[in-house]
Amino acid sequence: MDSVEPSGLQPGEGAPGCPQKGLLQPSDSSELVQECLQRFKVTRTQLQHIQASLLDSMEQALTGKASSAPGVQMLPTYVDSTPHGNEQGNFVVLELGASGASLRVLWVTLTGIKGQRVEPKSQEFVIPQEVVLGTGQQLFDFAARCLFEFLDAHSVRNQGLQLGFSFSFPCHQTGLDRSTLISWTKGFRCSGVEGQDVVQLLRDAIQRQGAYNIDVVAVVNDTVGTMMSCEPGVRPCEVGLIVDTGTNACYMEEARHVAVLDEDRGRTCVSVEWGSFSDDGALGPVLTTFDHALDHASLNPGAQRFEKMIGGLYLGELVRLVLAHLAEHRVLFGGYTSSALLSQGSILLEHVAEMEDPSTGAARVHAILQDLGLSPEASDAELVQRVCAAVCSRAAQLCAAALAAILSRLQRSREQQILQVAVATGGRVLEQHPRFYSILQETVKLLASECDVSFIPSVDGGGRGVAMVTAVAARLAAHRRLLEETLAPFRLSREQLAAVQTQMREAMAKGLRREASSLRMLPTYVRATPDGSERGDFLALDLGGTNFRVLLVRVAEGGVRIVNQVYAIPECVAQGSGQQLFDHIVDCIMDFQEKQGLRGQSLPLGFTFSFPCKQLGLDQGILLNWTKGFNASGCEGQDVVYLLREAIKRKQAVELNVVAIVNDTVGTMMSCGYEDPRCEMGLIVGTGTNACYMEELQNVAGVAGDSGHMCINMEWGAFGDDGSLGMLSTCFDVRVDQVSINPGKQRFEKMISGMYLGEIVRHILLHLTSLGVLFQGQQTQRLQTRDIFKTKFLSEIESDSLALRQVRAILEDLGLPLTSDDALIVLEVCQAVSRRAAQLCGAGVAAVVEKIRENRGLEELTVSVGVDGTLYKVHPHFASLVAATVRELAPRCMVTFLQSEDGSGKGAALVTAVACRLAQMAHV
Ligand code: 0WK
Ligand code: BGC
Ligand code: BGC
Repeated sequence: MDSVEPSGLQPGEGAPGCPQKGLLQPSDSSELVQECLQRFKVTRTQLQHIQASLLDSMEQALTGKASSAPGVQMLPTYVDSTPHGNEQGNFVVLELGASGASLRVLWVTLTGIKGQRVEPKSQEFVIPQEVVLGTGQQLFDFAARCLFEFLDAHSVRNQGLQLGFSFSFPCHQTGLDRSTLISWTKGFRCSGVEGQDVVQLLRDAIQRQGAYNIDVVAVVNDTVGTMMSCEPGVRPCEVGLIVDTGTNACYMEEARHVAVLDEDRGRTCVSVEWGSFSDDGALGPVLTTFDHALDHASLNPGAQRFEKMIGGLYLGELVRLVLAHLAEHRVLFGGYTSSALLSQGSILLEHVAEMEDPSTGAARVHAILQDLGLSPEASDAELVQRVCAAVCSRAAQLCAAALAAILSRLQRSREQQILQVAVATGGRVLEQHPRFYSILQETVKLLASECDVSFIPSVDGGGRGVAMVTAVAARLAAHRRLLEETLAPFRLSREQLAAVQTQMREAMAKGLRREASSLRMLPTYVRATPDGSERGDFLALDLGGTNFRVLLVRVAEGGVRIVNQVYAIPECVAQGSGQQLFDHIVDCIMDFQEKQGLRGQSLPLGFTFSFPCKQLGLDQGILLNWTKGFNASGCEGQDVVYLLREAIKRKQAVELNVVAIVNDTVGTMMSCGYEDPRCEMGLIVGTGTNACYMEELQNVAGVAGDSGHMCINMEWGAFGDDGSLGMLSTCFDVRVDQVSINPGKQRFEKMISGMYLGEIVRHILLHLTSLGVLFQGQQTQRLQTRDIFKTKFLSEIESDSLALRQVRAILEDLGLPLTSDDALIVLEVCQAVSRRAAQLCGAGVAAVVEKIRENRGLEELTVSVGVDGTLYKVHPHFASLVAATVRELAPRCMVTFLQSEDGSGKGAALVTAVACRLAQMAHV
């Protein structure tokens, strides 16, 4: 292939010492011809250089890092798999831009049965030049009219038509049906389209024309359509190559290598857009003056330089420029040039292909040149064919170098020594030009010898491939609709949240008046928050959350010091007998005392008991009902302080003096109140959920006194147990409630707290799997297992720092066979469930702070809320969503949320300390 270096004669310049001006001497003319044709010779080294430089440009673009030299674009197409062969349905396909100023409409039927093909119906429409260069609206209205003309002509019934839009220009895609045009190529230059979403422009045009209701579900680059139209055969077709008016290729890249996609598994199709490749270093040496002249006169000078050396829109023009050059230098047509020969675009691709045809070429040359107003000699005709061959061979070789770059990329990203791959090809240059294809294949073999490549000409120009992608997009769109329908009830409006706030206020008022209400509004006998004068050592118990803790709390001048130990409450104890449970509690206390060297010391004990208790005093609390998976027998209706004391007696742990029993919300409020005296509300969002706040004593029926305050344990977990939340309850909430150990109870809690969110998500995932939206409809044993989807997974999956791949890792550990789309859907389900929980919780807090503000007749209230609970603390967005909802629903309250550091054990100790201080004052 190596050829001699060119001699460098300039246009119109004769060889030095040439005797007479005008006709060149035979030796000179052949030299000029030789020199001219030589310019189109590309050496193997140059091709390898182009291959290497294009590969660099591809890998640079994949990293998303901008590069100085205009290079290839590597645009994601959101096509993540080659055809499965089971795609089925009838689809309309609109092809725009694949082959010059024409568009094609097809009706494609996919049978879903491998090898069973239905011939697509199609119709081509020529796009008038004034439309190609007009406004975007003109172009898309023209496309819509052609569409309707085709549908009328083929009497397609107007229902649920799904359309795949093959749009063969460089686009930034952000989804299968969202694509923004980067820049026009190939002679198109409609205004008002670059930077716009071309799917929306087509939808608007279809709307404007109005005759048919067509859903545009996918936009596809023509290279992708060509690749996807390949029948799944022995070798996967993983490259799509187009050489028509323009040229481009796509291929299946490892998703993890496409930086913009944040994906790590599977493959995704990337449109290379190699037409814009123009690395001076690599292309400079092969670009000729004819290329520069062509580019200069083109609609987009400086752009698509590589395409202008290969694409069918330009091959004829290059030939024309060379012929005009040779004619002007009197080595062709006797130096005669016609206006047609000098007119841009007068020689078309078809002309070049015909003139090169080995059998009919010579005759065609004469006919074509005569049409151009020329009367060629035989030698002229032979030289014209040599020019065509030079221009087209170079084009085929350059195309091969680019394709070889893709093959090297595939080899590299697949870490394969020998790459076996099939390349689907399409486009009139490949289909019509007699030698382009063979030169391409030979040169690829030369440049990518370690690749075993088979070329598969596309049979219908990619129409079927576009329909395949449309089928996938239609399936995904249907899944999206089903997902939206499933999650819609979880998307609460401001009105719905305000209604929850109002209902909670009404239930609070009724509960305080001891009328029937789902909010028991239990007096806690805590009348004051700490004032900082508390002192002493206290034992504290913290039962009811994720962990049971025994604490030693020292309240001193310098603050509070805590030593604590976590003990497990086995399910069999939590759901055994009350005696067992309280004996277990005392065992833990005695173990703690042992370890802390407290045996024999009688310390006042504060008991955080996080269940609904009707308190008759600070140290008397009748358990109303268990919640959160506890169900120890013989406790409900009992005074739990008494039960504890009985257990202490049984265990002869005489030194224990139970002074106070507090709810964890109260303990949390007190614990935070010790740091911030404005803290007048306690909130727990953990295994369960609940809130307490300082209410005006005068508003608390059944408790003596009408001045001062008392902390009220709202037990808001039970809000809605009277059915008042029915309008918000979804079938998934009902399912979770039905299988819980306390059906019909704690309905508000079951929509918010950690014990239940994972189960709600699991039921939604089961539902979506049954609809085929998830896991390809495969129900897995694992997902049918209760409590397998822990609420902590929501916090992990929704964390911003987690890429989709980690979401998938969590789910794979659950043994769920999932795709990246599945992981995205699971993420959305988690977000919808946790968002609703946080908003409902926010509506509850808004109700309480507004109550406090109105209690005090204040225009504005500044208040702090002490918060604890794993869900609130660990979930990445829960706290901010609660705060945002409170700001929305209680704008006249400045609410600060204080995360309790030491839990409510400290609070229980402080309540005990206050009780001890008040008791001492009473004895003074
Ligand atoms: C820590 C508190 C405890 C409360 C728990 C709630 O010290 O009283 O019950 O938070 O959160 P959970 O452990 O249920 O997530
Ligand atoms: C466009 C590509 C297209 C190619 C072949 C180029 O001009 O930029 O998107 O694939 O032509 O039609
Ligand atoms: C209990 C409350 C407790 C809350 C948070 C609920 O199930 O009924 O008493 O405050 O959980 O732990």
